Amino acid sequence: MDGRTVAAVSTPKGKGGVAMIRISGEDAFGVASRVFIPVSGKSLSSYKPNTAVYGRFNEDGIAFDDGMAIVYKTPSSFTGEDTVELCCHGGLLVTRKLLTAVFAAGAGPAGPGEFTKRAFINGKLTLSEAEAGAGIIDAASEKHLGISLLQLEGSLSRKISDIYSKLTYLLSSVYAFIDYPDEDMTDIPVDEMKKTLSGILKELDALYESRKYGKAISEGVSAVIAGRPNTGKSSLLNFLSGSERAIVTDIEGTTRDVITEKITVGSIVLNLSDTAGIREGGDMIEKMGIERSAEAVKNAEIIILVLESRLTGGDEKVIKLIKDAGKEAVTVALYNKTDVNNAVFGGIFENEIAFSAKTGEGKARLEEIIAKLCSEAERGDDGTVIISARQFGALKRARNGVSSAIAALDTFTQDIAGMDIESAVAALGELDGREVTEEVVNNIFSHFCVGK
Ligand SMILES: Nc1nc2c(ncn2[C@@H]2O[C@H](COP(=O)(O)OP(=O)(O)OP(=O)(O)O)[C@@H](O)[C@H]2O)c(=O)[nH]1
Ligand SMILES: [Mg+2]
Repeated sequence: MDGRTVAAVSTPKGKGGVAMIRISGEDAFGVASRVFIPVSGKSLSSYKPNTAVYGRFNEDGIAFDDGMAIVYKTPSSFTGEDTVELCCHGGLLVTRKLLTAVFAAGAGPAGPGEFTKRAFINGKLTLSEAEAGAGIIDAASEKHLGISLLQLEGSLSRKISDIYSKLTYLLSSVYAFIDYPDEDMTDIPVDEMKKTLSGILKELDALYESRKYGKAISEGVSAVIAGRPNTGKSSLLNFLSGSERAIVTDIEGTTRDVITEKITVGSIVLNLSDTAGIREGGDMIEKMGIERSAEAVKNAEIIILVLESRLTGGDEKVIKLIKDAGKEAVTVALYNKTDVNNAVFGGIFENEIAFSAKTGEGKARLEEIIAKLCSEAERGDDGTVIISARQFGALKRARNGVSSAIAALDTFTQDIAGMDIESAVAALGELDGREVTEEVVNNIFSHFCVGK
């Protein structure tokens, strides 16, 4: 890191009680002292680290606000550098004025995620811990928040680090074999090596499987609401999203376009699409809408088929469409309007629910089924869940490396297996950020917000 002193507003844009500007780098105290004067008359740098100091913010010697400065000294700060956090009143003008003054006093603007990137580069965080910090900000459910917190505390890093050490231990034995092939220097017999690798593969498999849940609680699962007209699809979207997002009428063919909302059902995020009711006929616009419905059904990971209280002939077309899409396993048949008529299940799909978009009956059961479809129950609460797509990519490579190494031990000598173990070690190093390239690091932090 270049030691350049940078600053950014770390609180959200907009009016609020307090806004916080973080300044980090070699000259953080110099910059802060030029805009902030403690009322005590003492200099800012004379305060003990981790102290909050009351004072006034100035521009060209004229005070424009009062507030606090919190001082941190290297290496005991979030970034690992000297840091001052200035807290002013959370007005738009006052915050902008303070940021301008901070820049005029010598700080440069911090890029997206720059503070966290500095923390990573200064060894304060591993990459998965840094990503977990972003997860805490993004979390829309208690589960995502809980797992992110555990990962921020290092749960995933510890797990990866544990697998990493087992692999490097095996690798050291392989190196001994390569260097002294005739001297029987390997301390680990091939059988034992295979056993260890198989154990590691199991651990990697469990992490691999966890991604389904990790994705479901973060990016979300694509889900579509389909059915013949007037069954209450739009009413369901509105009910689940708690808004009047889609138009609801008792006229068949009300919805023409696909309407997508991000909603949370229990701990699962759904990218939920309402679609045009599927039937024969209709005008040209409705036909175009129905084509879009069919496309949405094909692409969805979860299909919620909305029926009225029992199956009717009109449902056949949409049922055929769902079966043709080959998604039977992830279809939930929802028998709606049970406030008017009792549901009569037709046994067409494994998951059937009696529901009412009017009263909310069946909501808990729907949550339960969706949680099951996203393997929630299989996930332990130890925080070892792969959430990010980047980590998942690295994990896949590690898993391939280990399974190739096992196969190589059957047919070839240890040195061939060693190459596969090496690639697995490199992939795990990348997962956790020990061995990432600068490009990967920059890419990760560019997705963070400014001020983080
Ligand atoms: N009693 C009762 N009426 C409902 C329920 N859900 C929807 N309705 C009514 O059924 C009618 C159709 O609802 P929509 O949500 O527009 O149905 P849709 O499936 O989106 O219809 P299209 O967009 O035409 O395909 C409206 O009059 C709703 O008020 C329910 O659970 N109970
Ligand atoms: Mg509709």
